[in-house]
Amino acid sequence: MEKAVVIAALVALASVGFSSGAVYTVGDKAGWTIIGKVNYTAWASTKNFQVGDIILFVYNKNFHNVMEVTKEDYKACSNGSPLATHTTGNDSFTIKRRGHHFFICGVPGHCSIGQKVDIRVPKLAVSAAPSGAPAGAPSSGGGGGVSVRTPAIAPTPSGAPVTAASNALGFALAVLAFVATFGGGLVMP
Ligand SMILES: [Cu+2]
Repeated sequence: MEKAVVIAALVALASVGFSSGAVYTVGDKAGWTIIGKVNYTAWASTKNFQVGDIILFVYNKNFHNVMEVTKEDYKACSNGSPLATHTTGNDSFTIKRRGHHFFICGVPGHCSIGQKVDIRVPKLAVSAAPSGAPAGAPSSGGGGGVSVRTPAIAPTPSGAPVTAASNALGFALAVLAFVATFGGGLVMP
């Protein structure tokens, strides 16, 4: 009985750990667009972005694109010297460092009417626990063929990258130790 509880806790914690690579679809259901004048600044301000999260741009590639740009080009809506350009209509960007990540649509006129977003991971983010990610990772807003890179739950036998897995496992084991130490008295009838 107690063992079952512990296993359930382990599974729950492991999944929390894995979800630390949360996937955020820019604009949520609206996607990356100029229709409806989505306020991407407001959208981003409600998110708690972390290193390792995935930012997904879903859009009609016939009308839009995604350019990662400098702060200056972000402010000026300049598409002349992007750091990177994406054009598939379903582009994901993994946050690799803290700070700002500036994106605009490079189609003339779009950025200036609001198709721009500043993805910011606070430099001094409070990360007390490895599982600092928001619990409910937003679902990618439909749009079949969305290829979200989600870490596999079961590490494959050979040479798979398991950094996230080991982090999650380490955390889960630490909590397990805690549960074993203190939880036993509570669970015991
Ligand atoms: Cu556009």
